[in-house]
Amino acid sequence: VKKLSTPQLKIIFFLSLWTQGSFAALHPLEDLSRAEILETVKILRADSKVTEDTLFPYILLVEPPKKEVLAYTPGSPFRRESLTVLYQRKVGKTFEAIVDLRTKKISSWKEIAGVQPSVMLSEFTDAPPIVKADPRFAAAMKKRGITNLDDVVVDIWAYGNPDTSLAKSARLLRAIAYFKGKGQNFYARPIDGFTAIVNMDQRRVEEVIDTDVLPVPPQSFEYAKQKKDPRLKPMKVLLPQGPSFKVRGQEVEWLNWKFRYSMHPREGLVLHLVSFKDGGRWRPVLFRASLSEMMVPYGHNNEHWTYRNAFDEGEYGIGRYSGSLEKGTDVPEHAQLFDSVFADDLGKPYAAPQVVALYERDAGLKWKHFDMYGGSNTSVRARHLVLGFITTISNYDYGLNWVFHEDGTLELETQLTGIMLAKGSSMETMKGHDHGSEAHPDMKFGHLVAPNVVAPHHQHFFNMRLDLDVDGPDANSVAELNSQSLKGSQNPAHNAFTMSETPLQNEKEGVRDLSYEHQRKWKVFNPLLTNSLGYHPSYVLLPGENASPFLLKNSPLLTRGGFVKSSVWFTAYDDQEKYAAGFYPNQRGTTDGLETWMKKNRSLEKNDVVMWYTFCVTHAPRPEEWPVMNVHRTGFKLLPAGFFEKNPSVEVAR
Ligand SMILES: [Cu+2]
Repeated sequence: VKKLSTPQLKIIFFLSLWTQGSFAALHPLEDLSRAEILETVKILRADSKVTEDTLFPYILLVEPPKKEVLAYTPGSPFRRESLTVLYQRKVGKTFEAIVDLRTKKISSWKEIAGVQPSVMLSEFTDAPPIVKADPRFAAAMKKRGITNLDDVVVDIWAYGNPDTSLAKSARLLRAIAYFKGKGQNFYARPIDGFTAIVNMDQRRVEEVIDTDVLPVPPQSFEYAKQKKDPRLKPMKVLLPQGPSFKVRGQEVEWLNWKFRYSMHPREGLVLHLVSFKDGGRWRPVLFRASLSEMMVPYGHNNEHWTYRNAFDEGEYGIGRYSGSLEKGTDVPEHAQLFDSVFADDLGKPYAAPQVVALYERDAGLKWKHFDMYGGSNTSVRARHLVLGFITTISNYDYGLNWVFHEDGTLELETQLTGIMLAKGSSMETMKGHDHGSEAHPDMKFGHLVAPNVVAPHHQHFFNMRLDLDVDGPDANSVAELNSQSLKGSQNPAHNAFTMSETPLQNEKEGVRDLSYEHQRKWKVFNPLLTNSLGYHPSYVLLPGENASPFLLKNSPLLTRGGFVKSSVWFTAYDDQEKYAAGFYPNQRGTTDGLETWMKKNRSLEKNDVVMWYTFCVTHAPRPEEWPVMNVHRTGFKLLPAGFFEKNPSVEVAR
């Protein structure tokens, strides 16, 4: 028998996969493939679960239970299931189906009563024509001197808090209008004082709220028109031998770090199985980390603004709204980009090219010491590994980067950019803003960024679900760290201060707020292990920019998005508890998520614990952020503390 060469064997292997119709997943956490999405819908159709008006808000991988993922070894069998959210439009019903992709059977089918799945991409194209076809829309535009409806862009919003019986029973969207004309940047020209409520089940406008006729801002601020600045000379980053990381499927290895990523239609980029190699041993740090929810409430009291409080993840879905990244601008020229596959609203798989970026970046000085007496200098340059993506939800663009540092620090960097949400206004100047009740009302709730353009105040809340597994999944505990000065005889010179550690023993104790006064931080540690210095290995949350919500206590938003009430929440691990405001916050008036789960008051001692961190950017707009907002970076760090016995990167030189 003639022996086949390796390339020939490879061809046969891939051909056999091809003829089977799928490249089988090689790891339990690998994203659903195109073939698996097709298979899911085929199985649902074969069982008559798909009606002609069915929409597919989500087709997701059901990640196997944590125990199974941790027990998995390459080559061993693992379960493969998908979760499909189906919406039957005409009857307004939502269903969840779990399909077992191994046995090719539906293993669970249930109706989820009283919920509205997130706003689907197709609704951004389906809703505007419904609005434009309504005579009340044309009449409202005419009142504002606009007769050519082709000049108008209709943008949609999630409905917000269900405040009427209709809003509790029908799938509704809000629609607002912008003047586009011949320009491109319609977000600069809001046609304010107008909101339409669209019934997406019945495909009709239910209500038009047409209050004040406000000037449409005259300028469109074409941000796309740029010219090269001749003073800027070329700058190149060279990697003559390629990157220092290795990628196998969705697994990445770089220096002492190893992790997996996935691209989740709802959460966007998810980090999995993060570990750090120490003395030849892979030490677990984190099982899963992702953005669990967002909330962006606007602070204007006008009725066209009080419903604007985007839950960008739960109401829309930041993974599916992510975009292809451009090398040299979105990410460095040398970035490696990875594709993803999502399902569209009809359940068809489609390629989402180049939505994930992986690259190393120069991170400035790592450390330095100049020996003052000996005169010698030792300094080392730092490098970071960045894994990121960018999502666009209407006017705003959000980037999220996981940044791996050489010393075991894991940083989350969010990037806020895009176009601020603008309100048309009769205001042309901020002069007189100190005139109290005589001042223009828009001055109280926002800032003028251009003539007739007011950008209302708002807050961007992010909640990150951080399932830390410090040196293992089962035995982690939580402590709060507070710094304070010592009292009385312990502090005769009035300079001494200490950092105390207070255990947080259960979920009720685990709901905590930041304190500037105490430089408060929190740590997750492994109490069963002690290093040579006597420390239990731990990771500490180092908060960055943050703020409390300016929502009044009885705001319905605190019912839907209770996660903004506190800076951190700690829960005992549960595979089903992933989203801080629950799976279905869209158009919901009840509480779900963190606030519900913490009532179980499970133990946080020697348990598998999850840290949920809420951080906030309070945005009082400036003219310098108009017409586009340069990236505002913020985030937090997870610092190893007693995880190592010395700086683990001190010996890594260039
Ligand atoms: Cu903002």
